[in-house]
Amino acid sequence: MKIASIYSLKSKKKTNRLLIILLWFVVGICPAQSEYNNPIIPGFNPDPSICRVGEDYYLVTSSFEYFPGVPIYHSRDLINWKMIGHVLNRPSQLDLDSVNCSGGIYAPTIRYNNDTFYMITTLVGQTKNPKQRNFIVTAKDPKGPWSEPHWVENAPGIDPSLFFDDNGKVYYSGNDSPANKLWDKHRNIWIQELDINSWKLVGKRIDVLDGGEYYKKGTLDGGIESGVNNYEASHVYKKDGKYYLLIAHGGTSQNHAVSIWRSDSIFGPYKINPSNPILTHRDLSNELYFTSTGHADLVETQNGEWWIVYLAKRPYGGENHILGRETFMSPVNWSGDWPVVNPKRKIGRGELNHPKPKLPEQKIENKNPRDEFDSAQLENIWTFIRTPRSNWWSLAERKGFLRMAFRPETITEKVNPSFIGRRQEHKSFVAVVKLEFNQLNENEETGLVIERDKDYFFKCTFRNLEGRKVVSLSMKNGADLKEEIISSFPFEANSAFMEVSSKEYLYSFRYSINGRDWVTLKSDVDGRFLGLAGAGRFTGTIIGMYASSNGKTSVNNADFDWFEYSGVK
Ligand code: 6LW
Repeated sequence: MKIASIYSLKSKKKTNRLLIILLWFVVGICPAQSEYNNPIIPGFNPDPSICRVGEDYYLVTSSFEYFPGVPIYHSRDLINWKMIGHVLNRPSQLDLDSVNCSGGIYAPTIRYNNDTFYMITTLVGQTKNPKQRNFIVTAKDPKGPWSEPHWVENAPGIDPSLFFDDNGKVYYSGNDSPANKLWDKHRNIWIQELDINSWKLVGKRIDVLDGGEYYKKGTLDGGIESGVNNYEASHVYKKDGKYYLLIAHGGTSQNHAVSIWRSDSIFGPYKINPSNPILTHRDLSNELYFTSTGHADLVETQNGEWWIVYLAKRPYGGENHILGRETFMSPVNWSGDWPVVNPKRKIGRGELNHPKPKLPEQKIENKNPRDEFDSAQLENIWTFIRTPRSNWWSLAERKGFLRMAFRPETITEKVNPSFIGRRQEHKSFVAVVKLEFNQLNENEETGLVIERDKDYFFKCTFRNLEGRKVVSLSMKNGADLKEEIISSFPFEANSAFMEVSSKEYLYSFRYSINGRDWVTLKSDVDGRFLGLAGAGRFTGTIIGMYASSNGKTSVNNADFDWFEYSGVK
């Protein structure tokens, strides 16, 4: 062989090797089309519960102090989910007036039986009628209307669930603090029959699981306190004639876990799965791609596959979870005695990509990222803080605009302020709003607020501050800290654009008068405080339009022409 051809052979081999390496790399970083991405429902969407009706899947999540309550999602492939409404969308169903941040609606369960949908949940911290705690609403169509609440008396605890047995009986399961409480987070799980005609618990209440059983001893997590804390999120399933009781434990942070027990009778005794927990990331890094996996529900597809939906947190910039607790899903093999999560890869662990369910793919139309406020009703994505009691907002008063009244209420109070927001669903995003306002009176301000709760937020507003017209950026970073202005410029116009964006935990803020020339208020501000463990532990970050007259009465309005939100990959 000539020297030249040996060289070309060598370089061909080299090119081939390079191609193989490139291919391997591309396949490694881009999940194959046969895989889906977690989370399946991004942004603040904790405590998922799921049910199937034929080929349709419905999933609900917790909404806490936000109104309307309990978003409901629909899917036919378990991967592409569309919010179809809210279960609690009338003030008569949901009184959030007095609830604290991270109070309100906890952990709903959705079930379907005999042509009827049932949603059961807990209202935490409502002070007008403390007897109103756990309640059920029903609907024939999951889009609604859902009924008024049926309050269940003598049902303590949180995380209620319903189980419809094949003999026609219905059972309620929930958690409670046992009488012989051994430590602060000692909880048990109880089951009682429910009469769904009178909505009354009947017969005897049976305590079926007790966190104290393994406390400082035994097989569940070696009995360590953090492992057996907070028995909650129970769901009963029946399979092959046996009753299975799934719960979460360890609390909703790093120690979160999901375990399962089994019995021949609904009331027990329940025997522990020797391989518990069936899902946890507690022993992995608290900066893993997602942590705190727990609060789960199981579903069987029409093709006999099992899946588990659960909450987890995606930390970035350290252990912070700015997006809150989101909804994830993993495959389950339940061909043996016990369900095994992610059986073919990392047993008991969730992953960012899993092979897709064997279900026909459902395409969800790409939504216009801009809401022009042209429709008669607010789109489903929008949410209020607490129950709105007056008509302080309107899509009708000025066609094509969302009009919001300046009201004395502020974002820093436990009230329903003039704020309408949506979830931050991506680590990096851009949100822009175009707004108009009349001459701003003393104390009036309008613009955008990015909030975790009343004590943790960014606020970028056009305002009248002691007679000076300014555009300013302020932040509040804790209950004991004052809101602090971190950037401010004189501003005279009556209409403007405001933009907030994030690159992971760094937030940038700018504004423009004409939409072409932008002035930066501040770039790359550290937003990790939005996701610190202490800040709104149960919720997530919400970006919203805001108008306040800061304690003064006002007859002025702010008009929002459009709002656009896009995730940045
Ligand atoms: C919910 C409990 C939990 O009721 O957090 O993570 C509580 N799990 O089950 C609030 O979401």
